[in-house]
Amino acid sequence: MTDAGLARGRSHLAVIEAAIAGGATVVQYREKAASTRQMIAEAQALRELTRRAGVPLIVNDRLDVALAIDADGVHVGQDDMPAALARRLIGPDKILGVSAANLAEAMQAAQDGADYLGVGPIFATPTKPDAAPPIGMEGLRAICRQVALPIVAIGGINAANAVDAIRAGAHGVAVVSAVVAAEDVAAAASQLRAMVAEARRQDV
Ligand code: TZP
Ligand code: MG
Repeated sequence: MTDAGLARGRSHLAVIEAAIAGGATVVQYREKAASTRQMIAEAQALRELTRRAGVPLIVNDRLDVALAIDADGVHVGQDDMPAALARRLIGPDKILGVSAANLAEAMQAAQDGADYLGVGPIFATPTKPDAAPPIGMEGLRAICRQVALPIVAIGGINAANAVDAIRAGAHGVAVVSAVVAAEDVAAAASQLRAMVAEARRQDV
């Protein structure tokens, strides 16, 4: 997931190129400050890069931007476009991700047509100061136990706790600072990828 403020002055494109080289399996374009015109330009550039790399590109919040650049999907939070409407607008084939901070939100999202859930924040994180209260690994575990959709754990996830998230039932992890703010983005992505893969292997 991109974050211009955390990227140490590096461009979205440079950061994502390195993250993909390190093994990022999905890219989310997340931009809160740019103009719509700038978002389209950045997302378009990421579209070309991710397509070349064969990695899905999801646009955060902005369904219009996702459709305009033919992203693989869109991710909506609880204050964004309602998931059922988003599903109707993007059609059956594009990927719909929904953020959920509790079981009720998770179950509603499943009913509304989500393909996967971003569950969290697991831990409080400066990356999203307006996030819901952290739910911890136990909160994550409770949701994973009761919801059949693939779940990615988000919020304060890094190399020190990614394995715990998988053991709690998450399918994967979504990170901003642990990769975007790393000095060596590719190495950070590669380490997380390896840890998640190994934890998933032990899980089965
Ligand atoms: N939603 C819940 S927490 C969060 C989002 C977008 C930010 C995650 O950022 P970080 O740096 O990986 O904690
Ligand atoms: Mg949002």
